[in-house]
Amino acid sequence: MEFHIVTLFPEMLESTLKTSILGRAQKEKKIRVYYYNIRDFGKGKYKQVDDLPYGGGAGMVLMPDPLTQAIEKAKKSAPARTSVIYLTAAGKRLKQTAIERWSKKKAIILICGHYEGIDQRIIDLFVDEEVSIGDFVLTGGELPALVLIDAVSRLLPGVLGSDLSHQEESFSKVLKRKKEYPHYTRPEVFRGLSVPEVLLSGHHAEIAKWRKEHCR
Ligand code: 4G1
Repeated sequence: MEFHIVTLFPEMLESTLKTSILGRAQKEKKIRVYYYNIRDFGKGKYKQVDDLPYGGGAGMVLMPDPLTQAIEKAKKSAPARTSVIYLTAAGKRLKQTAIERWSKKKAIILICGHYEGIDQRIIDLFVDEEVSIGDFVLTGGELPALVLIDAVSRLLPGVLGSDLSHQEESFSKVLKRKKEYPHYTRPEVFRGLSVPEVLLSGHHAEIAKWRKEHCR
């Protein structure tokens, strides 16, 4: 699957996505990530990308022209009719059902905002879906984009290795809003705290009962 990302800070995404499981997924061509730096289309000597908001108020707004050029470059590189997703606090809350839907696509285009956000006309002209990862204030849309890419990528064949059952189990858990039980690994005693006896017993029925009772 292809992720086409329009951003002012490609290096922020790149450094994270080259790490761990998603780094391996890129090497193995399970996912491909493409970056479109809005700054490349900035205006004048200082490559300006932000401007004052009409109507006044605090902060700056991403100018429509550099952003449009970056989005159009992404749309040219991506397959025809690729969905454009804008990460914004004003969007629909990110859910596993949408993650599953995107995981079936050949590609998606993600727009990361900065400052107070982007010119509304960019949303009107180019954006198919507005998505939020939660109700809080961030400095930009890059971390939300990483959250979305991580959640989508782990559903793709081969990304988590061959353990398909683990993938499905985790997914159904999320959908049913079934919460996790406490996990333990070695050593048996850590800083005076012991692993619950039943987990060492090998009694699978008893272990299942304990886990059910200790679901958070
Ligand atoms: C004004 C939080 C701005 C923030 C009013 C959760 C929304 C992206 C998220 C915004 C962001 C309203 C997110 C807004 C986010 C640049 C700074 C990015 C703010 C910025 C109602 C965009 N989940 N925020 N502006 O969201 O990107 O996804």
